[in-house]
Amino acid sequence: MDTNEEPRLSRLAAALVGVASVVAAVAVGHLVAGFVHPTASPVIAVGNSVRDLTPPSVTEWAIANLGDAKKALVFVGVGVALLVFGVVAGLLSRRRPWPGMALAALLGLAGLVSVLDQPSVPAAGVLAPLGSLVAGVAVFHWLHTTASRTTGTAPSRRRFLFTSAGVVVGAGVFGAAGELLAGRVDASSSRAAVGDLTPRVPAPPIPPGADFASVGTPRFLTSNRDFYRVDTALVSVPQVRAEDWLLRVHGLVDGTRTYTFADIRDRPLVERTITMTCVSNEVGGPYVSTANFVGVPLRDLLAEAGVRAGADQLFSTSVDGWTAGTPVDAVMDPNRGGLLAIGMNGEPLPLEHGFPARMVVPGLYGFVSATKWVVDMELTTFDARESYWRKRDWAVKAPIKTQSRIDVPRGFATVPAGTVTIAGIAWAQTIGIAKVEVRVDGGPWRTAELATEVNSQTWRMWRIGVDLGPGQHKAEVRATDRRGKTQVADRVPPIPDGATGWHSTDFTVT
Ligand SMILES: Nc1nc2c(c(=O)[nH]1)N[C@H]1C(S)=C(S)[C@@H](COP(=O)(O)O)O[C@H]1N2
Ligand SMILES: [Mo]
Repeated sequence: MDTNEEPRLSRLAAALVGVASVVAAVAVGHLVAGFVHPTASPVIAVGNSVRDLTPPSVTEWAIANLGDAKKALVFVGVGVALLVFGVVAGLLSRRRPWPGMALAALLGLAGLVSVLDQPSVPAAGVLAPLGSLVAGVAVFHWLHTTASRTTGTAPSRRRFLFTSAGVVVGAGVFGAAGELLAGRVDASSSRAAVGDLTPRVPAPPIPPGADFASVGTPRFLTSNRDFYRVDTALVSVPQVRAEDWLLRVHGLVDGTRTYTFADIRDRPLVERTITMTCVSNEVGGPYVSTANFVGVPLRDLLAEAGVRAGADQLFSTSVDGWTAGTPVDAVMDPNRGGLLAIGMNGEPLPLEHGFPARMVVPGLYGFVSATKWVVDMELTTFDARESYWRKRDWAVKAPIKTQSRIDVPRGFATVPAGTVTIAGIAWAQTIGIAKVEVRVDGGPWRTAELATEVNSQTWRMWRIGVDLGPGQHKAEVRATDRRGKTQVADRVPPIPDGATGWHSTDFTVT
């Protein structure tokens, strides 16, 4: 028996008090957020903070390798951490409730800090973490008192168990209600209601000879489904309804401008065929895709605001607080034709690709040019503001490097002897591809056949037939752009401003 005057909770009861309190805190916060704004939910905010505080190398790895598992991983991680926190809070409070209540308050404060750190949360959003804080402290106190009264008798112990179970079930109901309420901000139905975005100036049709899809290169236009996706929205894709969206253009301008979605879609829309590329693409990697983007020229919007002398950076911010810094020169260059895009391949932008609006600037890697869910454009200088990846040691300016990739034969494929078709893609946005060469087993470079060029902002397909006998072979590719620059052999990694080196593939001829 315990010799102290105060009753002491069993370890199990103490842990249960802690866990049930944490669960109640999370659920109440989620419910309140459902009423106020989905991003105010402390769990979602904490998930996003974890992402922002994670070392960039880990985030980059997760973005590149985990796909949809990222979200589950963040949730499981945060969930396990919360449960451990609850257990510890309970175990530290076997005699008195105060340590656990203090820890519950601390957890609430952490939620508050995270929520305040989310740029898209309205002021009333602080109610959600405050709700968590109050619920966590109050439930801890209540359950602790209930547990302390169960001085070992079976009926009272059962009462404590029922109460705790009731708290957990109630939390489930609250959390689910929060989820339902959050669903009111339904970007999917808003997207469905946008309807046709018919460009005043459509992109020229893609000529039939623009790809060699029949021999295994990608189709010229990537479908929205297959378009590569890279972003930091690990926890949830931002849900912005077109009717709520506002874009502010401000900073070093003659006059601040604000645009609604209707303002944008009512303008004469243009359509442009553009190949986007991610700086984190390894040589031979998949982060390159092409679409018909519909929107308004960014330079027109900036011209309306009146860019002041000295502004060299267009600093754009997404609704979830991601930022990019684009050279003003590039944005104002009429030959480049950067867009504020609202459509992609004949549809409104998919939610994952930035609905309702994003930037697309040909010739620049996405991290310095392609802000999705964009809501703010500030004209400023590169000295004054640092964007998301620049703060994490990626480059300030990042023009896309000329690259080429072998798509067939795939690595380690087995192909029949005779004439082997080697084919793939090459890109040198804004300049254009002049030549692609292939060599096999270190032999002489041979010039490949190029597909019809669509425009200099897009990839170009190539193919070549090579007679090969049975055995192991290695094909290498290198592209030369219209300025006469040939890809260098030196392999450098993607960080800080894009990978270089020749792609190669090993295969067997039988
Ligand atoms: N809001 C936001 N926009 C973003 C990003 C992001 O993480 N958040 N990633 C950028 C990067 S690194 C790239 S390569 C492109 C990818 O666009 P996609 O996912 O539509 O292919 O979006 C850019 N825009
Ligand atoms: Mo990227």
